[in-house]
Amino acid sequence: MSRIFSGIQPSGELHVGNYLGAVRNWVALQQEQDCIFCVVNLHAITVPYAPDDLRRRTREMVVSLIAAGVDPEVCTLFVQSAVPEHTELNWIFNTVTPLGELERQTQFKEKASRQESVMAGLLNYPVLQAADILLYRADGVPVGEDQVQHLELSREIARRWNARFASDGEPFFPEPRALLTPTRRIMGLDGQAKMSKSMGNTIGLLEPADSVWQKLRPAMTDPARVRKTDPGTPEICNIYQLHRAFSTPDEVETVAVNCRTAGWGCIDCKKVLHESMERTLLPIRRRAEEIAATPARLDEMLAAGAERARTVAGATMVEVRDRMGIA
Ligand code: AQP
Repeated sequence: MSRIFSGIQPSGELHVGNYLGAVRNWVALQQEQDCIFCVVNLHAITVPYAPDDLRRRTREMVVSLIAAGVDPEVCTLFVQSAVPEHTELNWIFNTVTPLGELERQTQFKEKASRQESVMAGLLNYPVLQAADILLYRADGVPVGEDQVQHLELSREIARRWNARFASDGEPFFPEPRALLTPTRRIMGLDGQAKMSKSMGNTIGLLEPADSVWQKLRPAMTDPARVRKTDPGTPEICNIYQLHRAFSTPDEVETVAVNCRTAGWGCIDCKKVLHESMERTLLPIRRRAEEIAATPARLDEMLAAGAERARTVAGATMVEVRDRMGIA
């Protein structure tokens, strides 16, 4: 059984991009592998935020994940700050991470360009991510495509630490692999950039049906389709990408034919998508309501998850400290 680790920031609501790119894969993997999943609240403080919002969003993220099918009885689910070993290993990895590698990270450059002043935490974000993964000596990391570069850095950090402190036998830290899905990059509703919590171009996994429709209706489609009578190209349409994720194969085929022949306008196509999304999203919304109604049960599940995680994390750190002469 492989060890799988992945995390998600409570920087906003869980959206369809997170779900299709990563979380749906978490749900599938938890049945077969030893899975550890984490709400990474310490990553979320690398950009400006309000403490009360973060507290609420962390909780809502846990509820959304469980509603989406992450089962705390089957996998280990916890909040990052409940396991202090993450920050200890983060500091240790800072000492084997070249500054130039951090400055080259696309996500850093993109997020830094949106800040007035850039804090060191944003630069060191991928080092904490490497610590998250390697603390559990995980070898598989189900993520979306945007995280592949960070994963490459985690591999580099594992190699560098192993070369210095575990050169005498088996590498202590495995080099973790990204586990990608066919829906590894979901575009935002503006069709301009990836769907992203901080870009305001998302559909939330728990959004009510009418709100989903209000967002789908004006969403970008094939840019070359100006009039209803223009034939479209489904492969370059954002809405078609969502059809492939949510609609049945027959529906996807019907959509493609009607787009290419201009049999349907974009609104007709979006109505079908709205219905197919609702088939997936309605049960998730219902489960979220049930879970949120029993907060004490949620606290128990998170405490049990953190305890399991600390057992593994603690054992890793005993070995790390010993090999580094800081025991
Ligand atoms: N648009 C996307 N398509 C596919 N996968 C995606 N992921 C994020 N956006 C897409 C994947 O979701 C997981 C959790 O992401 P995260 O919250 O930890 O960080 P992120 O990638 O930075 O997500 P956001 O939504 O863009 O958040 P902000 O705006 O706060 O940075 C990851 O596996 C990610 O790949």
